[in-house]
Amino acid sequence: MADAAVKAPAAAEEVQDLTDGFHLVIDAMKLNGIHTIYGVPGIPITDLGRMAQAAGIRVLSFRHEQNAGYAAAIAGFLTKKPGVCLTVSAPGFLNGLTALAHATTNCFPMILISGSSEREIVDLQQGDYEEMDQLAIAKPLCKAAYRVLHAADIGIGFARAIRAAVSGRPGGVYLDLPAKLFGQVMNAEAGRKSLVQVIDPAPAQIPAPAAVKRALDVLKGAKRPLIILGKGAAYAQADDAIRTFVEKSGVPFLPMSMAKGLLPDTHPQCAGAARSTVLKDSDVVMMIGARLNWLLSHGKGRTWGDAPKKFVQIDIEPREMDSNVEIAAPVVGDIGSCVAALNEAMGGNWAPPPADWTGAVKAKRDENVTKMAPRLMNNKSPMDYHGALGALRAIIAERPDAILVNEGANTLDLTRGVIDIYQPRKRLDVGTWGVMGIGMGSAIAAAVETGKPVLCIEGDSAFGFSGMEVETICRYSLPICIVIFNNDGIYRGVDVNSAGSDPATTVFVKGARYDKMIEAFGGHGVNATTPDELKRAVNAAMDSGKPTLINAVIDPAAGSESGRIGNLNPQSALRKK
Ligand code: OXT
Ligand code: ADP
Ligand code: MG
Repeated sequence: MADAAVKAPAAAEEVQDLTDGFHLVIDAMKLNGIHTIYGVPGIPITDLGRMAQAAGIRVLSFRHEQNAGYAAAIAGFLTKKPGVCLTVSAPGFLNGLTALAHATTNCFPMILISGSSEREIVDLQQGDYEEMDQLAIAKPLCKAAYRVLHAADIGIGFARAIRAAVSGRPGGVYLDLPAKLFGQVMNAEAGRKSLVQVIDPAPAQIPAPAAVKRALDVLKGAKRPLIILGKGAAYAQADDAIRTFVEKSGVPFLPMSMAKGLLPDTHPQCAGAARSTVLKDSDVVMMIGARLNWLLSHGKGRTWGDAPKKFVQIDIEPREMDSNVEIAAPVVGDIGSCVAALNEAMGGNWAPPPADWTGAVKAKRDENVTKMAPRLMNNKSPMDYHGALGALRAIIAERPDAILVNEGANTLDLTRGVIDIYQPRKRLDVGTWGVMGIGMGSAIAAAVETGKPVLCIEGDSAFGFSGMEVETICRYSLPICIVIFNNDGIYRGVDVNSAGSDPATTVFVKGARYDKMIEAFGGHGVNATTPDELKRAVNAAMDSGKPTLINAVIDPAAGSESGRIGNLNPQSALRKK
């Protein structure tokens, strides 16, 4: 704390070492291993950012808080520590709030810290600068929300926020720091003592042995078992134990989007390319860190057929069990501990699933892969999605440690299917809400937190939600290559307004040159019209590590409405008649 202490002006008798709210906030973060802040400066937190930077914390300034928030959210996913987003009051806070809610929905640990106005004025609604009761607004949208009013409570405030974010089911936490707090002065030694180093912030949660046995009994009785790996399994960083379990069991596995790469998509047990078949025909499904939400038809519905299935679910959140269908074998605990316990209890001689099942899954997978192969090799200009992705797929195969960020509709769904991922936590995307706008924030955090090269594959609409952050990428010289699948619009670029006045609601300026945007900030821009050009440009960008934006010209007629989830669009009753 010595470096943070300030000498009070020499009084007559005594000179006291003092500290203040600014320094205590910084010290609390450093003490707890928080070394990066994503945010946007302004009243009342500008000086906090400056001082944090001076104290050795990396402070990344964004152009919009929502993008800083998405960066913090994905930093939490990648590191298992809370990602921190720092904003100003009311409008900045609200801009960050979408990302905080997104983090909570996705079970990512994040702390949104916002400066706020004078409590006395806010509570009497007397019209302070950026007046808003931020704590009340944040509460229903995150896992926990706290306000610190006294400098002496900063240590406890941070401890509560950190523990709430990472323990149990991870999530978003709001921490309200009123402007007055930062300038509050207190004795430096008392301040140092008030700080809390959070010990074991996410304690292991060991599953009950009976629950582990029950799960293995259900799995053993299966004729057509399936393991579904979700992003909770990727978050858990229990990669070796999970791989051992899956391989020892011999059961086909289906990775959810952000769990791709936990085991390589090319693994012989991977059923990603036989998704519909395994979801429909399996009789026992073991979920590891995945929820039976809309992405899995709630465990019912179209793809799941009529035959009753048994579910085994491994999750840290007990209330997740039976949320959609009956769970025959709930295993509550952290995934690392649960999978270790399963491995232990399985012993050395685990009988593999019946060969007719694994054979059928393999046959379906091979059939789909074979069907897709020629489409990936087409060299059309303008490109279709498969032609462009065929070029990019090889790049990730050659650079398996690169991180792939992906958003859009067709751009998202087709990239997920085409591009194999080989290592854990290398695919970052729209998550549980299917939210557009995570792209640049995720890319920046991925580069900053891992130091690895990042390839972003973005729909032209998706990119627009966070596109201004290309300046941020250039300013920090981050090794990020953005490829925009430019099909002139949302889903397709060919819609026509039947009234004939304004453009149709889903189309953009035709032939836009997004590559020009990055050139304004000193980055490298390329216009690619064929898969060969695209491949060359991306390889050069990944080799150089320089900020690059490639405008990939995609046939405006190539996509379909809402990508693979067009079935979720409500139909007009009148149109049906
Ligand atoms: O098994 P079958 O035979 O069925 O085949 C499957 C696999 O087995 C097979 N497959 C393979 N075959 C061969 N080889 C390989 N390697 C292989 N791998 C798989 O392929 C099929 C399909 O596999 P998949 O994808 O795994 O399976 P499926 O059935 O599709 O999976 C179902 C889902 C639900 C799990 C999956 O589809 C999924 O995860 N979907 C997520 C969808 C999602 O979240 N979409 C984003 C939201 S869409 C919409 O809301 C958009 N908006 C509105 C908006 C949003 N979202 N947010 C905000 C803040 N504001 C507004 C907007 C504005 S999208 C959008 C912009 C769109 O325009 P863009 O320009 O950005 O993008 P373009 O569309 O490109 O123009
Ligand atoms: P996906 O979208 O990939 O299917 P979800 O976000 O729906 O994944 O599910 C993730 C699940 O993982 C959540 O239910 C969450 O409680 C759980 N989870 C997150 N971290 C852990 C962990 N360390 N141990 C156990 N479960 C976890
Ligand atoms: Mg598009």
